[in-house]
Amino acid sequence: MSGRRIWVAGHKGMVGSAIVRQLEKSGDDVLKVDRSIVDLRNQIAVEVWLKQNRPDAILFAAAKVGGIYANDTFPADFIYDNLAIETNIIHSAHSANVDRLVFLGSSCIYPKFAPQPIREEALLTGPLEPTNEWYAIAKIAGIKLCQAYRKQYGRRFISVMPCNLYGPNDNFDLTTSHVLPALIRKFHEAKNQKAPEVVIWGTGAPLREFLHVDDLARGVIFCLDNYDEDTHINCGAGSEISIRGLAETVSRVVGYEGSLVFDTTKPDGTPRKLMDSGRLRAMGWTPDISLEEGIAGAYQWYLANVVSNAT
Ligand code: GFB
Repeated sequence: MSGRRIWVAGHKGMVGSAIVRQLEKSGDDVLKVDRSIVDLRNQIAVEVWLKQNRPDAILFAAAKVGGIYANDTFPADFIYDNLAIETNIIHSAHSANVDRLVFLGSSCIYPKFAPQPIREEALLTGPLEPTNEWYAIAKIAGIKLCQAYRKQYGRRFISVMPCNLYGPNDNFDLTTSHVLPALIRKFHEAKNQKAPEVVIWGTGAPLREFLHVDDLARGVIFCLDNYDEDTHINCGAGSEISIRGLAETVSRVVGYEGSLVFDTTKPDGTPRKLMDSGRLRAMGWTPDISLEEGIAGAYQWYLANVVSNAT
């Protein structure tokens, strides 16, 4: 279906920009609004903008996100910003009579020791991973907001849970980024400086599931078109890799020949969070981009957009 007016909230971020690239191929009319015009934490600003623009649907990619260090260090920012953005957009969507909304969560909403692969039903069955519980609580609240507006008002609001993501427009700042962009940067700089070793945080043992953001964007639009249920739905790659294995892969892609050192004073975070995405796969979505191919593309993006701008 095309010709819809769809607001991509958070269109400049890694996820939002991937969704915009995907939607622009389909003939949908993509609405965007910059932070300088509407601060999504400002209830009145969001409500006024939505009532003036009344999209047919909202793809909710706006969030305060970051890696393990940022989550653990700035808990107030992660819980406040995300709760504010969620309550403002979801409530205002209802007030402005927007019937369709796709909220995006994260695999870190599940209990730290959830049975693997994690099924949707595992939500709220055990304690969260402490390094990101603030963000996780806010994301769980987002899922519950969607369910509440469905239950009370019949709104067709749904939630999609991605695993760890990477791709173009990622954040390469070493203190706030996720592991994959951090490793691309660390190995690239070590190669150029001929450094003998690269420091990896933690033990290298945790397992993570990585999905290219373009595969997620297709999944989100697929859900907009095909999924309309109360339960949130997982959207993951279906395979996992250890942080050590990831570091070896990034090192190979970048062409770094030194050694890896593990800084065990840094947290590992959750040991494992592989999701069961069988529900979405059974409906017809599958990821297309292998991890090695995706990392090679992300490295090229980094060289063309971050390194070249810095020189
Ligand atoms: O990607 P990451 O920050 O997030 O870290 P999480 C994943 C693993 O990589 C952890 C290790 O075990 C880190 O200790 N790691 C190794 C590194 N070297 C580095 C490095 O240089 N930088 C970073 N950042 N990590 C986040 C959550 O958890 O994932 C969020 O905090 C969200 O809430 C997001 O869910 C997807 O997977 O641990």
